[in-house]
Formats: sequence, structure tokens, C-alpha cells
Amino acid sequence: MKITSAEFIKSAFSEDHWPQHPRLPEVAFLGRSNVGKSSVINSLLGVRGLARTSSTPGRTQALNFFLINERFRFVDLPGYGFARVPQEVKATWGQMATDYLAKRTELVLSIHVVDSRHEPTKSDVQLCGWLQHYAKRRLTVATKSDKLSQNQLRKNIDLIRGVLEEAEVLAYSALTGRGRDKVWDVVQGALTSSRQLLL
Ligand SMILES: Nc1nc2c(ncn2[C@@H]2O[C@H](COP(=O)(O)OP(=O)(O)OP(=O)(O)O)[C@@H](O)[C@H]2O)c(=O)[nH]1
Ligand SMILES: [Mg+2]
Repeated sequence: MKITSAEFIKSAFSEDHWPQHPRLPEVAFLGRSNVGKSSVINSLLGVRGLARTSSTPGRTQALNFFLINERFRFVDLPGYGFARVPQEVKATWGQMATDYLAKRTELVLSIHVVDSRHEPTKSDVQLCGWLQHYAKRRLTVATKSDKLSQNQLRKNIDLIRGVLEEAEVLAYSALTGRGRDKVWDVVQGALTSSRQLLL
């Protein structure tokens, strides 16, 4: 897809702050804290620093909305499973993210970002179960693949597929752009089939 414009719209901490007009399809990025969600967004868009990234886990605290090509939105969700975040913040995360996943009719695709180097955690399995339960479109992306050999990557992708019980897991790297075109194909497919839904 050709990106003609990409801009940050707003951060939202609750439902009444989600963008309302116009109604546009949204693609959400979910996953563990520090896994590389914001980096996936920036690399897909080819814009450095649009979604804030950091080596400190917990960088993204709210739901961050980005408007792309004035036609659809990307939503960067806060990461889960960061131990040092206080209990009440953890509870708020759960509420914010689960509210969004359960209620947002504009959501057409959830991109679950996992670390290609590690076995998925309990939280990953839980999120995946959630997404399967809601029966909306989803895609699992295993990022940071540049840190692995081809052989190790293949083994890990198989492991991740097994643990998450997902037929397809795409190898990705924000550093090299690996997997970028494939992810865009899936995004494009979701946007195309959502057209009627939102009219
Ligand atoms: N080598 C490599 N490093 C990456 C890749 N993607 C992200 N990183 C690094 O991983 C760290 C975390 O990336 P972020 O994109 O901020 O992760 P996040 O999931 O948005 O983190 P939170 O918002 O804190 O949940 C940063 O230091 C990135 O530079 C990748 O594909 N390859
Ligand atoms: Mg982030």
C-alpha cells in the first residue's frame, strides 16, 4: 500500500475519548510490553518515530490513534505483562484494552505482536484466546526476527504456532522490513472486506 499520509490523532484513556467522526476502520496492535508494537507500526508506515518507541517497557500507556491516508486508523495499545507497573495501572490496562476489543465496531483487524525469540507467555495465550473468542480478524506477527538465524527462526515460528494454536504466524522485523508486504496484504484484505460493514 502506498502511504500518502500518516498522523498521530490522539491518546485515549477511556471510551469517551475514542475518535468518533468520521467512522473509519481500525487496525489494532497488541502484545506484551516492549515486544516491539510501536516499532511494527513505524516500520509499516515507513515513518520513524511516529509511534513512540523505547527500550523502557511500558512506554505506550494509553490507546494511541493514528490516521492513515485519511481512510483508516492504526491503534497502538499499551503492552501487558510488565511486572513493575503498579497493580492499579495493570487493572486499567486490562479494562482499556478489553473494552476496546469488545466494543469497538470499527475494529477490523487485531495484530498480535509476539517476540520471535521467545515462547509465548500465559498473557499471550490469554490474549489469543480472547481474539479467537471475539471471532474478529486477527494476525500474529513474530517480530525481532533479525535477532535469529533462519534455522532458529523456523523452529521458533513452529513453536509459537503450536502454543497459540494459530495456523499462521508471520516472521517480522522492524529493522530489516521483513514481513512488511505480507502484513500489508492482510491489512488491505481486512480494509476491503470492512467497507460494507461501516457504510
Ligand atoms: N532488533 C530489533 N529490535 C527491535 C525490533 N522492534 C523493536 N525493537 C526494539 O525493541 C524495543 C521496544 O520496541 P517498542 O516498539 O517501543 O515496543 P512496544 O511493544 O511498543 O513497547 P511498549 O509500548 O513499552 O509496550 C526498542 O528498543 C526497539 O528499538 C526489531 O524488529 N528488531
Ligand atoms: Mg509502544
